Amino acid sequence: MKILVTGAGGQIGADLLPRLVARGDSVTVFDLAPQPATCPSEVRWVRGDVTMAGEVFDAVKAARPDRLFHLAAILSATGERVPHRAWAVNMEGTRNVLEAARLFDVGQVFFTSTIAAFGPGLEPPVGDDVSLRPTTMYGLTKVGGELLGEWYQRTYGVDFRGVRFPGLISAAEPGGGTSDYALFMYVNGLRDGFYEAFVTPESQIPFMYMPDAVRAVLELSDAPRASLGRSIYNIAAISPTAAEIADAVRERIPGVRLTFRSDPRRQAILDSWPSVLDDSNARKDWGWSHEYDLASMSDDLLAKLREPASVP
Ligand code: VAH
Repeated sequence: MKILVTGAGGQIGADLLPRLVARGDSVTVFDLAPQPATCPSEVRWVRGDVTMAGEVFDAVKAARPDRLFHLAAILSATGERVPHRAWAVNMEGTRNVLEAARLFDVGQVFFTSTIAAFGPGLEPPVGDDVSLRPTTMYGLTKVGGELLGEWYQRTYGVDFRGVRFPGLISAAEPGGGTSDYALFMYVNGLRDGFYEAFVTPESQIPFMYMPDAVRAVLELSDAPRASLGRSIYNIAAISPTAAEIADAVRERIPGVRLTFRSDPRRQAILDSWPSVLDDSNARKDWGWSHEYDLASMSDDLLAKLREPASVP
């Protein structure tokens, strides 16, 4: 199958691209960033900007993908720093991608939404169909992307589907998110022997280990459209507090020093998100089920990070 992936130079792409190549897909990437050395050599890497409609159209016209995975985005912390850029990339970028899909008959557009689509005050576990009142530029543009995709589906028949990801934990460098403290406890803890998290120990949001996240993308993408009762699905795995993550790291890295100093800006973003998600629609419609809990994720991730070439 021919797949085009926007923004694949980020944290998700690092794990998604090798999986696509391994299953025999013909993969093209569209990203502003240059091709990283770790990217499989089979991938065709096109450099371009999702905010420039012409560049997106040219890339989609040349690649003629069966499916387009739209990962390009400015995340929550960076989005508050450069809100105009976040609007351009997340809103106009998404519109350009959907418009290209319509013009060049792309079979499916897969959208990566987020728990940041939710705002404060929702009673956990938070389901799919609640009032979406995010307080960040990132969150509001992701809600806009969800709604725009559904509009393209209704109006032009574009097969639009996607997930609301929790914070994602993996060995790859994240790009300006608020959930990054969890990953840094492992990566910096191992590399430097210490890390000061920018949140309180009690902070709690949903998280997911990247192998589960990549599997969710592939499973929802492969699901028959007729089995889907909706386009965008909550998916959940674990909801540890920052203190529980720190304990899991301390148990596995003897002597590591993990401390907490809450940064008001990022803490406010974090506190506006749900602590626990209800993902029963995903479980019912396409059989979603997470595999990794906090312990098995910690074991697997640290084993990967301990392989000599992995620590960034
Ligand atoms: C962020 N990692 O922190 C992203 C995510 C759960 C939020 O979408 O901005």
